[in-house]
Amino acid sequence: MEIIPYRKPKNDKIIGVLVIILFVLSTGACQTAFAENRTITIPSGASNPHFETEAKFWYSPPVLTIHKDDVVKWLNSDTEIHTVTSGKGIDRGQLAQGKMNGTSDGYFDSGPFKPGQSWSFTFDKEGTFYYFCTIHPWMVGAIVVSQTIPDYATDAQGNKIEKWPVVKYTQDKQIEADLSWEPHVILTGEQVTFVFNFYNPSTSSSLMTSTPYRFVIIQNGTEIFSADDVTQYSGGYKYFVFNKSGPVEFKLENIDNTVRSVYFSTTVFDNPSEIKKEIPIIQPARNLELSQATMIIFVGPPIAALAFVIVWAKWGDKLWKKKNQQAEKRE
Ligand SMILES: [Cu+2]
Repeated sequence: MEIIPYRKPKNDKIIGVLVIILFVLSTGACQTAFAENRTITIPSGASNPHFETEAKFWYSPPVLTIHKDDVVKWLNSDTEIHTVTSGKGIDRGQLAQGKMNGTSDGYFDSGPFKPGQSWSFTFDKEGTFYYFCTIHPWMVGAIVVSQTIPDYATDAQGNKIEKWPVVKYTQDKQIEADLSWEPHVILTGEQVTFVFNFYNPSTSSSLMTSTPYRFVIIQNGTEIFSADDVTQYSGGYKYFVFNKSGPVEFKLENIDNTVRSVYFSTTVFDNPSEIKKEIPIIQPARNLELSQATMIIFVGPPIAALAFVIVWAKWGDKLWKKKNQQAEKRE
């Protein structure tokens, strides 16, 4: 008999690299929980509502996404007095009609502040907040205060889920169900994969049979998914995409066609990239794209018509003559 000498598995290095990659990925996905200071500049020329202003935006950046308790400072780098007032300013259409008043909603108001001065506000609630300048109401901007998304999953009560998979037992303790979901922190619009396995707790062995079960998802008290299935080997998996944020429950019920069930819970968060998509585009101070579009709409058709007339005058005339000549020949 041949004796196989022990060799250190070569996989060690690969596993090491994988662990490092996973670590980098997981820390990269984390969001800082500390309050930040952010600055918005009111650029030179912002008070000019016309396209030829040197300012690219009235408030720069025009849409700023922050977290709750972040401090935003507006710095007046223009040569005129401005305000930062929450509410709705006016758009170019209203400006053209001579409307010169925005509508403040009372959440925040800097009052007038001079060139070189700044004004700060701490955002203590989540949501999207529009603002404008009461002196120049076409100056508009928006602050998006996104939810602080933890870098760990919690149950619906907000307790951190420390161990994966989450282990639950049926009421009669006859079946152990291990469930995990990936990603652990669930965001709206992102696919979640649920993986689960059934075990016999007394023997710690898998239930290697085709066990019937029903997988149910309940969100905000409403059943949003239900599927009857049978385990393959000892478990199964399901994919799901949540459209709404809020607490959710996952139930594995009717296990083995009995009343046995287990339930798990967590919280779904609003996807920051989806929130951003909902914000209407804040018009830039200088809108070259718009003026180019205007060129195409208003200047394009007359040029096309003129070109047609020229072509017709040149070729149409020749065609006409040719036709006449042919007619003459026939005569
Ligand atoms: Cu202003």
